[in-house]
Amino acid sequence: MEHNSRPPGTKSQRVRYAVSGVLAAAAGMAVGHLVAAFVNPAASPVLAVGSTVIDATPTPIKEWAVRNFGTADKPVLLGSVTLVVVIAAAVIGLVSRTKPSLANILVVGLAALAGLAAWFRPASATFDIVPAFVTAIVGVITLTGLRALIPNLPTPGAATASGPTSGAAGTPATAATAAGRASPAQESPLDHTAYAKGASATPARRNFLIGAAGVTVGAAALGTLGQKLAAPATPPSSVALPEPQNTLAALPTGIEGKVKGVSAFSTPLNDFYRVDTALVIPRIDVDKWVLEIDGKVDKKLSITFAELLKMPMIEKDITLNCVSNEVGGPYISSTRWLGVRVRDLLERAGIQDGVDQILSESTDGMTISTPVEALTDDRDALIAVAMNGQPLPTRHGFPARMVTPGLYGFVGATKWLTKLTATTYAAEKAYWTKRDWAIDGTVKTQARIDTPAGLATYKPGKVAIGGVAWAQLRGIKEVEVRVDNGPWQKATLGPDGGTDYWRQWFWVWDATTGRHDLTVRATDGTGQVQTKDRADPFPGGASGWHSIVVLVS
Ligand SMILES: Nc1nc2c(c(=O)[nH]1)N[C@H]1C(S)=C(S)[C@@H](COP(=O)(O)O)O[C@H]1N2
Ligand SMILES: [Mo]
Repeated sequence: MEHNSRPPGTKSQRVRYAVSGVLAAAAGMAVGHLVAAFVNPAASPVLAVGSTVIDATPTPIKEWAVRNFGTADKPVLLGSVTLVVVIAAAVIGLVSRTKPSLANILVVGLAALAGLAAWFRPASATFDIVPAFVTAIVGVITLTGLRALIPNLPTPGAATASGPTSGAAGTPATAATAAGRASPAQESPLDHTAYAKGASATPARRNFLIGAAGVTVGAAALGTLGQKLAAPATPPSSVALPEPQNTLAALPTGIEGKVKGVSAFSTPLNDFYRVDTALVIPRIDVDKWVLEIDGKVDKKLSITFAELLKMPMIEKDITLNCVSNEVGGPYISSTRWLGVRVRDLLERAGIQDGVDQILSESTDGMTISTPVEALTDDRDALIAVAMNGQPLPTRHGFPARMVTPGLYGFVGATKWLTKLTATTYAAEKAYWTKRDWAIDGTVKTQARIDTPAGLATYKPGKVAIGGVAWAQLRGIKEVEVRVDNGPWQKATLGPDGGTDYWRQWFWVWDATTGRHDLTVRATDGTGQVQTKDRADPFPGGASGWHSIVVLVS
């Protein structure tokens, strides 16, 4: 025993069992992820569990997460799910030291949870269970294989040797030793038993290390391959965009070149905010995509992407913003959209009497409810296929999405759109409605200071204060700025992009030494001054004036 005075189940041995558990889970999930790339990317065990957690998370916690993590909320969520799985897998690995069958059952149980999560996803299909099934098999095989490589340490008091592999007592070798005979295997320097005899500890340890490293590399490779294969079936760049019917003059040049720090008049596509519940961006094959129109309609429609592109298209400049945006927050962007009027499609289908809601659905099972008037009046809500002259990027809803001027995205901007159902608010509730968000998602008049940056220090003298203001459908008539409790000063407005588009503004301030509050407020096209009353984003959108503090010295 002189070679090793540690008792069996030493710390390093327990670490190996825990590592085996974690690697078994990693290998299982990686292979599951790969299989999911062929079946349905959203059925990947990690993603299915992650999505289920998102949907099950109570609204206040979701709000808190969006506030604190912003668009990093998804990586944070996936990280948390992974951490829980790693801990569970390590415990299973430890259990496997003494109770291998129980450990295997637990692995299967964990995979089954992922399978159930995939099965109960809103847009799931029969085969979505397959990735979890494969995960269970790979998990059990990996755990069993790695355990077999863990060097078995001698039991204290067993004078000579112990078995070479898993299973502490009762292995043939120990039995032989106990019977006073040396096992033939013990004579062989090539055998693991040499470890127990003190000849060398290296080979057995090395075997486990090699096995563990192999599983790590394999899992990483297969998981990455799965990620690659889940890329969009049709790249948006392959879509040839039709010409719009209307001729819209090019958007005027904004003031961002003149007033540094003000948001670009037209948001560059890569900077366009993104808000959705999708952990995997849906991949859609445009050749298979159809937009269905059903429910209380005279004639059900099923429109292919090619047919949609042949319908009359119009261009429209629309600012899109999220109801979750705090006063002064970042979830707002503006661009020129190209699309078919939703009204044209609904007219073709023939909406029946009594319909007050159009429930739209996306490939990932998201449901969004929009008042029927908002989709049929002259605001021209669109089924958009392009933004800023390019086919929709996948993260913004390729191949087609809704955009409804005057409504927050959660009630009018369904991405990866596949279905419009004519129904009533009484009959069907959309995803956010079930989570107690407002039915009325009318955008509130808001103004935001983009520059100067809050809490920054400036030199006394001329400082340009600038930003954007919006009141879609109503337009912006005036923006005013106030320093501390001074008088409201009229800001200069940037170019006019129409009532559905935000307005840039700026005002030059002669800054004096000290700590100052800068506040902005807008007046909409109807002459209504933006309310001072503070409201949280939940349930119907934030209100109140945006204020920042700057230091001048
Ligand atoms: N399929 C789907 N569409 C969706 C959502 C979603 O979670 N899933 N989120 C909505 C919300 S809350 C907003 S604010 C807008 C954001 O659109 P964007 O990500 O293109 O900026 O998309 C809307 N459409
Ligand atoms: Mo949103």
